This record gives sequence, C-alpha cells and structure tokens, in this order.
Amino acid sequence: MKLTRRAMLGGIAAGVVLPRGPLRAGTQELRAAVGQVQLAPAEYPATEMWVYGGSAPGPLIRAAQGGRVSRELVNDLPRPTTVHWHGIRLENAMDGVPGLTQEAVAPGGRFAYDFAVPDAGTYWYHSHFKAIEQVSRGLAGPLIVDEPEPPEVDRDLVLTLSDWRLIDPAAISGDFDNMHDAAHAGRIGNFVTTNGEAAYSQPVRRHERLRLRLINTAPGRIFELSVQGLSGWIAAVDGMPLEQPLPIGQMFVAPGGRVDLIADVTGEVGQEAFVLEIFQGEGFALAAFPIEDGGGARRGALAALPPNPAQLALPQPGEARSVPLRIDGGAMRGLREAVFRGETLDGQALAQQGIFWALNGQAGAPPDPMAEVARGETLRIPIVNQTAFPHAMHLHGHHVREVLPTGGMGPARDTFLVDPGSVREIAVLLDNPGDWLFHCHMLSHHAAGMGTWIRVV
Ligand SMILES: [Cu+2]
Repeated sequence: MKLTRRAMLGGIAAGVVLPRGPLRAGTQELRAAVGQVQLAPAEYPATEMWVYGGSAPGPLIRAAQGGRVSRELVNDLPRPTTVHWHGIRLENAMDGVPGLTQEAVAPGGRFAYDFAVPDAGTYWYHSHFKAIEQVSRGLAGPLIVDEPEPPEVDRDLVLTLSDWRLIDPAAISGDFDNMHDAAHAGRIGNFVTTNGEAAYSQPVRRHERLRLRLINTAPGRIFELSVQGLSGWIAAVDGMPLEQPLPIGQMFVAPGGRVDLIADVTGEVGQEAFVLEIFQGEGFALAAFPIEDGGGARRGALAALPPNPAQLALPQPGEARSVPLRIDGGAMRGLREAVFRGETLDGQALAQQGIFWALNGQAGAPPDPMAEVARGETLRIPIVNQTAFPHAMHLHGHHVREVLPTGGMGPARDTFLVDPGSVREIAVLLDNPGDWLFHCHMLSHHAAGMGTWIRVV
C-alpha cells in the first residue's frame, strides 16, 4: 500500500480566549461561540469556526460509568443551537433535538444539560440545530464514559476524526445547502483532521498496548480505516463492547459512528505505526505513532470488555411487530413525490425546497411518528434502501441490532450503515420513553428530508 501524508507537518490546533460569563455553582459551562482556530497547517491563516470551549474538536468530556454529565450550554453564537449527546441513553428532555425534545437555545441563551451515563464507551456531542451548518463549522466534541475497571492498556487515546471543506485557502466553505451534496453522498470535505490536526502524531514504545477511540464526527464522510505497525482487535463499536473482539480488518465507520481498537505496537523501533484512511485506493495517515525503544514484552490475547447494561436486555425479534422503513430519493433514482409540511409534492417541487429524500413517503420532520410503541416493546425495522447511496441511519436514545439472515443478531449499534440497493433489518428494544429522532447522519441528507421519529410511551 502506498503511504502518503495528507498534508504537510505542522498545524497544531490552538484555541482562543473567550469572554466568560457568570458561572452557576457546580455546573461547568459548555460555551458555543465563534472562534479563530489554527485548523490548517501553520503557514495558512487561522479558520473562523463555530466551536465549543474555543477549540475544534470541543473539549473532551469524561465521566465515570453510572455517573452524570452536567454542562450548561452558553450560546454565544449568532444563531440558535442545541447539543445532542450521540449514543447516550438519556432522558428524552436532554436529547437536544430542537422542535422534538426542546426549544432551540437562542443567541445569548443558556440550557442546563444534566443526565446519567449508564453505559461505558466512546460517544460524542454535537449541535443538532441546522447540524449540516453547525457541525460543518466545528460544533462537535468527544464524550468518553469510563468503565469502573478499564482494560489494561498503556495509552488510552481519543482520536476525533473529521473532514472540512476549506476554501480561499482556509475558510469553512459556506455552501451548507449545496444541492449536489444534498442529492448525492453528502458534504465531503477536502481537509481531514484528527483531533483538529492535519498530522496527528504520538510517540509510542514498541509492544505498548493502545486503546484507540476513533470517532467519526464528519458531516458526510464514511471513513474506511486500516492500520499499519499495529496488531490487535476491534473491541467496541458505537460504544458497545463486542462479545468477541474481532481482529482488526477492513473497517467502515459511518458519520456519527465510533470504533474502539485495542492494539499492540508491533512495528520496528525507529519506524512509525499508523491508523490509515483508505481513500480511492491509497492509504493516508490519520494518526502516526513514531515507535521508540523501551517497551515491555508482547502481550497475550485481549479479553472482551464487560457488556454494558444496554446490551443485557436483548430485543426479542421473534415476537415483534415489523415496521418497514423505506428510503427513497437522491440522484440517479429521484423522488417521484413525498409529503412535505402536510402537502404532497412532486420531485421537482420538493427539489425547489431543497428536499431530495423521503422515509416512507414523508420528507422533513413529519408530524406523526413512524411508530408509536409501549415502553419495553421490541420493533423490527427492515430498512429498505432503494436509493443509489449509502445512508448512516441513527436512532436516538437506544442501540439497535441487526437481525442477521442466519437468525442471530449483530452487535449493538446506534449508527447503522445501509448500502445502496440493500435491505438490512434491525431490531430494537424501545425501553426509553419519549420522542426519539431516527435520521440519516449524513447531515446534508437529513437537511434534505431524511428524518422521522419514534414515540415510546
Ligand atoms: Cu443518507
């Protein structure tokens, strides 16, 4: 595999000093504001971004499993905003979906988010108000929930991946409603960063065991990942431990998805190990690990991480009601018609309003849920992707499992990639009361119609 650096070395992300408002006792602020961030390498100008806590990605939020996350959002942006805590099973009122679970927080406003974190693992937070714009401008950050007894590793590294569309030469491109993005594969950037750096590098020692928490915060990019000079396992997907860790192989991480790798440094001293993105047949370094001497001996196999409470109660698909979800639209297939804001419109009229996709014939935010269930009910949802593009379906407040053709069930996940022209059936135990968004996490697709919701009463 040919290995090339995506960008020149340099470009350490630097924050800005922001004005501080009054703090309420005991609650940390999460301030969303416009900031100048050195996103591109140092020889380029700083980028005006919308950021949490002055940096892109936003500050790492870390809590103990069973503990709480408390942050008061302070909106210093020129637009309304909300925060969604992706993958966390929390109470509905804290889920951060404007118009469904809360009113958007106006400029100058505040909102106290406070919720328990029942499941350990790798999560993230991001704006859910006009997310295609606000995430593409930088409003995203990592959220880690620690196991009471974490697995024994030498380093626990959070690698927040994103891509950015930079123009002239380092400004965030303002074409958030780009029709081509909306009708095709979503907004794909031209500049990829790990933890806000174009050339993330972390020295390691030979035979060290690393936990690498990869988070795809990009607005549309599916990261195909590989490693070099590292050997180990996929230990968790979307925060949830795999019952049997899988050897690291080909990995596709959907926008919004996460993967936890536990890997030993097996490359030679003096060389570098890498996490790579495979893009158009070439490998690009997302993270470089220069290998130094002095590590210990090679370790044995990895034991599975303890399952989360979310994984203990399995959905019972055998007895479950089936509610199919049909995805229509997009370039090359087109949308014949759909219901949008109460009106049935043809594809041309929809396109004029920036709508290119429909779920079960409804586009946008339908007034009625795709399903209403009693708490504790399992639903089967065959997802029928009749379009020419993959979609990253994300259900809020729950984890789902694929019903495999063999009859078994796949790993618990909150963000589920459905390939073009395919049918993938999921089962979900809906045990969290409230109104839960179910949408495509290609944020241009969501903005162009791909959202519905499920009511649990
Ligand atoms: Cu999509």
